[in-house]
Amino acid sequence: MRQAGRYLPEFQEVRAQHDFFTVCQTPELACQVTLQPIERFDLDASIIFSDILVIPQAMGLKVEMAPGIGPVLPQPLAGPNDLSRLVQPNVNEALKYVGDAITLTRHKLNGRVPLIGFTGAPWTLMGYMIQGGGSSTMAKARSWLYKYPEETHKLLQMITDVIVDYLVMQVKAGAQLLQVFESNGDYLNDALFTNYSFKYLKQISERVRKQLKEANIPEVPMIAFPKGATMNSLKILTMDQSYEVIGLDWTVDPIEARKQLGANVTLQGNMDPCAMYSSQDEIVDRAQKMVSNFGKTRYIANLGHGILPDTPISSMEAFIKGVHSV
Ligand code: 1CP
Repeated sequence: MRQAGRYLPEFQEVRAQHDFFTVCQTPELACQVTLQPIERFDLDASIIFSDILVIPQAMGLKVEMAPGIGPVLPQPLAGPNDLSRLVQPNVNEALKYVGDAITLTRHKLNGRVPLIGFTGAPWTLMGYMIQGGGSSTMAKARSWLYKYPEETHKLLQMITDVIVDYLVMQVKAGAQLLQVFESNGDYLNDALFTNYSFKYLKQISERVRKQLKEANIPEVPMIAFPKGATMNSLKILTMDQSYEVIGLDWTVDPIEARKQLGANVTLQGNMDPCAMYSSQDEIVDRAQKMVSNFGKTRYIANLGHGILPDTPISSMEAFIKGVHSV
């Protein structure tokens, strides 16, 4: 989950010396910070250090990481005419640094835990490309869906094409699972989710699996994290079976999710990142309840969104202890 490293002093030390995207683009540094939580905690998987915004960057948009704010795109897409500013990159060149970081990290992990590769989903990336950063309403991006439906599909398709190559490259480089972050799922009702999110999530899964098959490379499980999706949208995605794993945000009730989504899908989630500020005993207790409520099979324990930067390290230890003690 986003910002896994932010609350760690050893991550802050690296960040004090290097700009965010320099860490992403330098395989030795990206590998180093990917391994930091693995070396400190008893975790069961690692996620490659990068960011979802490396795709808009590869497509020609400038992205900066503003301290205390997050990603900023100073020249966002103002309207459909701006699509001409985008390039369709050769992913194996433009994002080679991510593949190199993955390969190096797989070697350094030496089988200790699996390595997850990831990408932002098309609608989520489109949101950042139009808003110029995070937004509490996504109003500009959402207006596109009504004002420019045709151009929206054109943009989403352009992004999808990059994502497919990007994910295939990550598996070739050594990623053992792939997670697709639809973090802006909050802003879509069921009709918009179906037309502008699910359509492309499905296409991504199908094309990635097909390309891997053609290259004689074994498929890897895929996780979709449609943050804020309604239960109906979650059902649409689950029934389709394009993704082996559905990530749930912290607003979804575990028992209800199992009931509605069935026992045949793997669920991932979903402790509220803010619950990490309660006492250690309470965190252990909440983590145990979470695991019991989801059930111990077909389940990946996680937070329900990115960890907050000032989360106490002792909270993370309590969370892991709780999860492993069920
Ligand atoms: O957990 C990890 O450290 C692994 C690497 C990782 C991942 C998986 C980072 C590093 N970012 C992400 C994914 C990511 N990035 C998502 C999808 C997951 C989610 O919904 O949280 C999103 C939406 C982003 C965009 C992003 N990057 C934001 C959110 C901005 C907003 O308000 O919408 C922020 C704050 C970042 C910065 C970032 N990315 C990663 C780190 C460690 C940080 C902190 C910045 C820093 O160190 O300066």
